[in-house]
Amino acid sequence: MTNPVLRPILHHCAGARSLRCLWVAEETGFDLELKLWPFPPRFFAKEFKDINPLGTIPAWEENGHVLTESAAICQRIAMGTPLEVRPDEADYLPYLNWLHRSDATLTFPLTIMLRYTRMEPEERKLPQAVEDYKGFFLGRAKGIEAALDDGRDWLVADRFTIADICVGYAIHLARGFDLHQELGPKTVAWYERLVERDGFKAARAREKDGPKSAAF
Ligand SMILES: N[C@@H](CCC(=O)N[C@@H](CS)C(=O)NCC(=O)O)C(=O)O
Repeated sequence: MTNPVLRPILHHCAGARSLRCLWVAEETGFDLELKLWPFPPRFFAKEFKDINPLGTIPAWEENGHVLTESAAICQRIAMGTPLEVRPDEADYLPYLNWLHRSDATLTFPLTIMLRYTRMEPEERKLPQAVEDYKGFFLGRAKGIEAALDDGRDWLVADRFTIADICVGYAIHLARGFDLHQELGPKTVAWYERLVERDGFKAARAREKDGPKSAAF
């Protein structure tokens, strides 16, 4: 528990997973305070650990609590808006699964690639790990193509939700490795719909005021 705050604070690094949260805030008009940090803060801004002892981004401060999971923060921001799927809706269970899958299953292999291509010094780069985790990611991303079958525009509930934002961020990250060229056509078309949204563009514009990073 930290000091109570009235207006929630989102701690963000340009291009990092916290973009999910900023994007949801822009889509829903949520009033938050944005704090931009250099990436990775554990290296460039050690005082960030006073806010989030894990040293990871995002962090969300609200009412004396600190949340550190991007998908959970998206759920918090989307509460009471059409961007969440409610428990009484038919697609609630697949919605929950996509939210968790977005980070644990889809973003995780990409971060191994990120680390061993862009973040480690030359002598610690690991091409074998990069290749292996690329295979992991591409295999796992096939589920997105399947979910968009039968002419569906969005992953669940026949509307744009935070499941699209959370999973869409993983595809956004994959683009940085040119992996999107190896994704299915429905996945690519869905991603293009996502990045054309005003909310995505507004989030990208808002993060530009912060420090740039070599990672994203
Ligand atoms: N599961 C967490 C993961 C958070 C995380 O690992 N964030 C990355 C940024 S994308 C980070 O802070 N990495 C820097 C580090 O580990 O020092 C989430 O979804 O927010």
